[in-house]
Amino acid sequence: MKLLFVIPSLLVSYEEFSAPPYVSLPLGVLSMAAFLRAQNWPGEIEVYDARLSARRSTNEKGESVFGDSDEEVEAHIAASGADIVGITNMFTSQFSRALRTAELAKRASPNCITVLGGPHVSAFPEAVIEEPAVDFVVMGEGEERLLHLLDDLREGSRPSIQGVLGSLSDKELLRPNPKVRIRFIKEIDDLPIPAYELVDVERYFHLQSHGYSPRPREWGKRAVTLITSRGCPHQCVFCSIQTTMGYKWRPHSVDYVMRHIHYLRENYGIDFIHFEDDNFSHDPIRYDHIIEGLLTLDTVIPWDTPNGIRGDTWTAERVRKTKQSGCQYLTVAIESTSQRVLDKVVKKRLDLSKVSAFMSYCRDEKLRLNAFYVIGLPGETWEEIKGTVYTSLRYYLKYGVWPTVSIAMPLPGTELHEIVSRHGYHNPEDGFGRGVIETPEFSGRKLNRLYKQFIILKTLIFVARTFSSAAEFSYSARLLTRFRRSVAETLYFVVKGLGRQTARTAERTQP
Ligand code: B12
Ligand code: SF4
Repeated sequence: MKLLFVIPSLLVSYEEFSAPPYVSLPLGVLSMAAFLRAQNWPGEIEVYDARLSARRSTNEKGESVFGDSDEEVEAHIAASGADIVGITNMFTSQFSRALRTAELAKRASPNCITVLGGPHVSAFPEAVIEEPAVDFVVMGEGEERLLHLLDDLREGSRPSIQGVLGSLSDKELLRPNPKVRIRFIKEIDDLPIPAYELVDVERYFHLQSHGYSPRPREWGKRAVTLITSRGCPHQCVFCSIQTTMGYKWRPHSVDYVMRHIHYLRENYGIDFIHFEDDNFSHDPIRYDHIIEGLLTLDTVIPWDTPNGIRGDTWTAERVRKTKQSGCQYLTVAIESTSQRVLDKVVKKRLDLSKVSAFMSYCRDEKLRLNAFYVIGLPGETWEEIKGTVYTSLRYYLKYGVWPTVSIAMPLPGTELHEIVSRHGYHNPEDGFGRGVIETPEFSGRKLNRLYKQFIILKTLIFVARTFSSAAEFSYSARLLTRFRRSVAETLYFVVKGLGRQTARTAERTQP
């Protein structure tokens, strides 16, 4: 039996100046592959990342595709001779590519079995399994469930695993028993280190250093992402992580994390780490031990936390050691500058009164700090929304904390999605980069206007800071070089937007 994992090519916007898409090692797939091998699953495993050719083409529907074309994907699957094609779908925005890949697999080899997994399909399993090209959907963590499914298929027995949906025949659908809770892996240290040897790691490093990096702020040439824990006990209204990883925070031990880092250093010469956990510093004591571990390395490995850490568990000493261990920047997920919104609307347990002390520790240690904020949630007042935007800019001025404000997006599988659907809070004019939610408190347009104001003010502060010292100047110059394509893309859209606006105004003022 042969299992082919496919990471589909990407749907991209293809404008002359468009920023390069993100490409990074497919950790979920490599973890499943390592697990199957460790459990002595007898079949052959191949990983095919259709993004790696980095070619751009237009498909039958006129969409721009990054990576192998549909014809190439079909040919690859046919040549692989796979019996099972496991397709990963990380983002909702890429679901159509995952589905297309399943259709191509069926075209390449009508008898193959297609299995889909990942965050989007975990949120909408019932809808996905209705798709004719999809045979099985694995919800949430894939390692154990996929092994069970493959064993059942090999033995010819009827698959019966909680968390797996399947079309057993044209008429019969396998659905999970809603009364039985889906099990998550208890001890994630039992999972082997991802099977990096199944992919061309050098190709990822090459693409990343040519702009296809998910994290352009890094200065490394051989950067990797590490996930040192799974799950999150918070219940932020806009977050979908629990559908894949559950509510219980399950950490790797410090020993496992350090073993993983040593492995990557020895085998792949890594020079930068992104800790992308959803909650890297959830347990401050474990965090301290990881920092101690990093401090024992013979050479410092620079690292960052691009995905947001807690903001209320910091001491000056913890920040000092963090910096000393090689940290280039931290990102703190603040979400709102109103405690009421945090408690009642976002539903995140964060003590705001401790956040500004954290900011001052970072400023004193010259450790760069970024912050995430979200605006436009049902239940927020207009004053609270403005408060978050302006306070984020005040923090930027006072502590140098780079603000990233996002307009809320109702992702599938979230409470926010459910609230927006229930109340019909959709902005009828929604579109890419615009507010998609509107409530009696704010309209999508009003939100977009505020957002534009925020971008202008943030840019002005950035320019002022750039000229405030030689160190800031060189940092900004490096940043702008790294983000040059994104900057060009933003300018392109601004000019295009202004053009469209002028045309609309001219139309409106026609006699
Ligand atoms: C790192 C990361 C990124 C990185 C890199 C991702 C990459 N590798 O290409 C970058 C920076 C690109 C990124 C960007 C974004 N991200 Co992100 N990201 C993550 C993060 C933190 C880790 C991903 C990871 O490696 N997980 C670890 C592995 C082990 O898990 P996994 O990949 O999910 O795989 C497991 C299961 O899903 C399942 N599985 C997966 N595939 C398959 C296939 C088969 C056949 C089977 C059986 C099972 C299976 O089994 C695997 C092993 O257990 C996740 C959150 C998380 N903790 O997972 C969010 C997450 C994937 N991101 C998310 C979002 C929303 C975004 C952004 C839209 C954010 C934004 N506003 O810009 C962008 C979208 C970019 C785009 N291209 O469109 C959401 C996706 C939700 C959704 N439905 O779309 C997540 C789930 C976070 C969340 N809190 O909701 N992200
Ligand atoms: S946004 Fe972060 S803290 Fe909130 S539930 Fe998601 S992972 Fe947890």
